[in-house]
Amino acid sequence: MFDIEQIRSDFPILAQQIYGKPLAYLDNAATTQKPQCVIDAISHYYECDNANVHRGVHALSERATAEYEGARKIIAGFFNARSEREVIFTRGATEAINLVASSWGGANIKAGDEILITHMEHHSNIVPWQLLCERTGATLKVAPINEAGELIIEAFDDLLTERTKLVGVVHMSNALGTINPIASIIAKAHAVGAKVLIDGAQAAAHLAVDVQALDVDFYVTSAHKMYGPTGIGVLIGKQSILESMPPYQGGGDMIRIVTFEKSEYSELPYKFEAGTPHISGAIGFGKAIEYIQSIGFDAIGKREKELLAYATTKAEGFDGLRQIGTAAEKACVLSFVLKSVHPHDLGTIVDREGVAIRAGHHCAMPVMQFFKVPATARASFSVYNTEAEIDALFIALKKAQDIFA
Ligand code: 7TS
Repeated sequence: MFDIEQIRSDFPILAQQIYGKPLAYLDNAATTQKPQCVIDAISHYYECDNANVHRGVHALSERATAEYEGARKIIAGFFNARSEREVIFTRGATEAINLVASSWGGANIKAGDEILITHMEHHSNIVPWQLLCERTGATLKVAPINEAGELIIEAFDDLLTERTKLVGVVHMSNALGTINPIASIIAKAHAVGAKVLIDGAQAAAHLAVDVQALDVDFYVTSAHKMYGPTGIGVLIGKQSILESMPPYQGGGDMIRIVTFEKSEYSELPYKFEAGTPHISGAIGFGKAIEYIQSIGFDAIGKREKELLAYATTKAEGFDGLRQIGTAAEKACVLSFVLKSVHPHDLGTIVDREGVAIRAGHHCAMPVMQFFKVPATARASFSVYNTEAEIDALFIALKKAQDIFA
């Protein structure tokens, strides 16, 4: 049974007032709030078990290691990885993409090769590939989108050739809400011999992901968009590919033997986890995943669809509002511009009404360029949001419009 009151009470931050108005937190695509169980798991670790992992012989270190590796196991199960070895902890989606571009890309990409991305990528799935192309002489190709903010599949198919060595696609766009058909994209890319990286930074909190069923080579995400802490995320990669890749960073924990002549690297996943990791972050991430599992994607998906439908109907009836991103397959993001009010002014005015949204280019400047807008206002919903909060948003938008009229 989906109990919204229960769910809201799991998130202590939600029960507060902003400028004397109830907080309506509608900036979940930037980061989600954290349930008490995640906060408790992190404080419990620091209160009772704090020690470095993988090296101590004492009880605390054993407990810290067990919790850290336990989190990896939960994450592997959640994404249906073949084993825990395929789960590499990173600082987040951004670092995971940089890891692949640097390590896999450095070893496999050469002049004349092509990397194919889409026009709706977040900067973190554009710039690492540009850097790789600059280093290697490879070419970055960009598959176009249509006015609804959907990938134009025929154009993608045309750009995908034997020269394509890597396809990088966002699972769910943060600026538009578009959900891409990643299963067919992966199959087509594999048919020409390309590897595929899916940016799941937005998707992983909203959609069930099975990396084996997808046969995806690399899937990346960030914990903080999944009710977990900041500063931690994962790269999930196929073991055979990860094994063939050189280390990304050197340091402690990623080596077996070091001499001044030569070092031997640790096995997976430690080869890619140099230095003391974000132990409490991993533990909090594991707990956040258990929290998602306790609600379940059926309930999450149903609830978030209701919220998006409710908000979309309101948006369609709102004079002077232009939605940016109207894909048929879309998740809970409402990106828009209002006639005569700049998104930044809008963000500031609705904040005074207790409503938190994001205004800006959402680290997706090419999307803004495509739609010929400098920025958008974006309300993004999560399982704990309510229709009343969406009402508060639209009342605040009306106020903003009246001020600027
Ligand atoms: N990819 C997508 C699709 C994203 O939405 C984001 C963050 C990232 C990658 C990068 O994630 P990070 O955790 O490594 O920073 N997107 C947003 C956003 O929409 N508003 O703030 C951050």
